[in-house]
Amino acid sequence: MRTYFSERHRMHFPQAELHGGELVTPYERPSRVEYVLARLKERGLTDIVDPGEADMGPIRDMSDPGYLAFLESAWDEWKAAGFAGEIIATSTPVRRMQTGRPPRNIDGKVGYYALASETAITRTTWEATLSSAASAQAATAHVISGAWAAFALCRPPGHHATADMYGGYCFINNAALAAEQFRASGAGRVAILDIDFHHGNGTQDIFYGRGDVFFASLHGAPEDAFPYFLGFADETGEGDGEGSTANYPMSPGTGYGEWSGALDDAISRIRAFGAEALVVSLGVDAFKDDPISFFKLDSPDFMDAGRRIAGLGLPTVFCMEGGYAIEAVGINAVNVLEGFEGA
Ligand code: SP5
Ligand code: ZN
Repeated sequence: MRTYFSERHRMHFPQAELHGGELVTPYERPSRVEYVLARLKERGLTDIVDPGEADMGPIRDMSDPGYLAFLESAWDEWKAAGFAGEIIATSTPVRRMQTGRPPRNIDGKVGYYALASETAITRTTWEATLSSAASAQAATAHVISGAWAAFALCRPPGHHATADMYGGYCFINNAALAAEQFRASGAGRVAILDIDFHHGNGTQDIFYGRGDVFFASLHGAPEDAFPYFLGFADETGEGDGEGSTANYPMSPGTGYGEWSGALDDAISRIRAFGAEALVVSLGVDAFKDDPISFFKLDSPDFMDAGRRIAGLGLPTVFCMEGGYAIEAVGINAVNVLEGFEGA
């Protein structure tokens, strides 16, 4: 399986994440993908290709224009306002406030377009974000042109990003881009399977009203886990999308027995949907030692999960999402790929 990967991911590395009232080194940091790269090489998966430039057309089609303009100019506006630090959101429109009127003031705009304030933006975040999207696009193009599967080693991740909000370490939704690309290439129905520990709120939001893209997510229950406000089992889609969303919220301490049962259910739903292509949001933060998560999967479980996903028999793009037990991220992510390939 080929990997698409851009060195430009390093251009996103904020100094700070707001975590438990402290500014800490972000959990989502460049060394995560270095461990994945090292593991790929160790396992002989050495077909690793730079994706080149992102194709802006599909990114514009998928995104709110004001949001993209914000991401492109946020740093310059922040500096022009006299702010010395990294961009961190402080004020967000919430219950009974105006949610449809982006402010002119940059501090207001940041809060308007943020869905969480742990994620900082730096001078070069946008460039890294586009390189991440480019990996998803190139991996999908590779599968469309006949490869059975491809791995987009995306960083920053994407599944929390909506068409008009960033947060949860995500800015542009790479998995959603991949799904749209499959659709544009002629796949009538596409599925996205999100196995990151966190609910893929951004992906769900983008496709919630659509019947052509099925979204399934296995995640920590919203009562207990970020992003807290979406991902309940009774969210099943709306309008044309009714029945095309499947959420599997699970409790603290969930192990592979229950998790793999949810995975099997999601897989059978995807099969019944009649998907012709699959995008996997490949987060490995369900791992037992993940520092910000609470599932109990062990490294061999990820290989078994890859094997089960392969049972769908679909052309597949894997997009890297989360996973913060840094040294195990490589083993766990590559285990999914090897389980898939070995099946
Ligand atoms: C892509 C991805 O995995 N994003 C995750 C973003 C999580 N950000 C905030 C997490 C808040 C976690 N609080 C955890 C307390 C652990 N003791
Ligand atoms: Zn996650």
